[in-house]
Amino acid sequence: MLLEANFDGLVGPSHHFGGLGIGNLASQANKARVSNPLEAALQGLEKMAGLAALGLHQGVLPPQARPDVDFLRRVGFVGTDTKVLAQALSDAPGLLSAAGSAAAMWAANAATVSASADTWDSRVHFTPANLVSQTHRALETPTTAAALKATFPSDRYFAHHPALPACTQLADEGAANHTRFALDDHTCGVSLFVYGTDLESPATGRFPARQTRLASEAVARQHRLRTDRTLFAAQHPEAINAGVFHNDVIAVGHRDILLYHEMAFANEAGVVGSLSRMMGEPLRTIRINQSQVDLSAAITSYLFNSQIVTLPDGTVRLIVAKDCEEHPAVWAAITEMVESDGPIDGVQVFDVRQSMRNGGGPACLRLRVPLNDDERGAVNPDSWFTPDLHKTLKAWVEKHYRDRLAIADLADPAFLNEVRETLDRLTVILGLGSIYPFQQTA
Ligand code: SUG
Repeated sequence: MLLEANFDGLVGPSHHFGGLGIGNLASQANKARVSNPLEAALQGLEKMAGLAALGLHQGVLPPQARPDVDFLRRVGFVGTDTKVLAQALSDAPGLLSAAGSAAAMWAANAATVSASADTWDSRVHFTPANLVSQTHRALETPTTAAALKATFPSDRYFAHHPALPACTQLADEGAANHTRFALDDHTCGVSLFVYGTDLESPATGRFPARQTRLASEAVARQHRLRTDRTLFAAQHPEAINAGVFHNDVIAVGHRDILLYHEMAFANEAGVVGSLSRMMGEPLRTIRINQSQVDLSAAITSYLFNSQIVTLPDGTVRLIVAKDCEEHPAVWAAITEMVESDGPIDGVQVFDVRQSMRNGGGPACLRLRVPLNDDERGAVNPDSWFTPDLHKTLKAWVEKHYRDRLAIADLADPAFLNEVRETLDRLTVILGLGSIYPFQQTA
């Protein structure tokens, strides 16, 4: 049976508040605040444990090796690692922060994934995102590609494409702008790709759009998705201007359900109508309008960055950030959703506050990978989140992670060594092999 597995990004030891997210209000508001990587990683593990305890297939993707000293060398800093880090701190702290970013934790941006039921060769297809719109994120692609190959290693079941060429016209932010809909667990699904800008009518707003139509089309072509089951839709420009930097900040889909804000799409009726037509059945929609939850409340609470999951008993649950509880209008909308006759049967709250302060909610933290039984069996076994792995990772985090980190700490050479030792150990725990550049040159 084809079931959706969630692979969450494990928060890295260098989690900090760099103010680096373009069009991402939370990231900008929290710039230079002292972070707590230990708490961030534990919050992430609790979410994974919570979803696994619901009987869902939960996996884990590793963080990246940071600070990326090679990147700092490529932008002109020279000398020993210690010297490079110190110079970057004094001359270009923004670049040091980019080199130290733990942003790979938001695994929804790791790649676009297509189910084997949707692809020409019946394999699961992966295209890592090039993330070219932001320096700190563009650094992720090579290690992400290596991590995905190590997690989904079998050529027979998994096809790994290279990322799209790294240029603005092909800016790609992965699954945060892609949703697969399907009526049941067997048939070919429908793919919705949402883009922020189309080169034929470029978006010119307060914030640059991060995903281009050209990139979405290229990924769909690369995965050879059926054109009669693929829809490309423009994001509403006002939403981008209000701080909706990815579609998953304003809409979430699962199976035949779409939860969305009325300002999510430029052509709302067209999107809902086309998806229903492609599916052959009306989509079950939950539409939230401005008077229920305005764009600003949607963005601060991350209501639409919830996960919708089907439990083994067939009921559907909404997985939300704790911040939703604190927003009366948002909580009222959730309560109404659960109490009505609609598709959502229950809600579960997780505290992912450290991630939220950088604009990453529950759905940002996970990459969805639809897998059938054989494909699940072909996944690297140590990447599945079990109670034992939870225990091991919790002890590993508690032993190695700091409980406070400021940007200046990224220049501490002891920190660089600390991270390398920590991640070296992690690759053993997760059985991933040498995925990090520092392991290959050592
Ligand atoms: O790309 N934040 C990320 C958040 C990504 C959320 N992902 C999804 N919506 N799928 C971003 O803006 C902030 C890092 C900093 O400021 O230190 C950051 O990169």
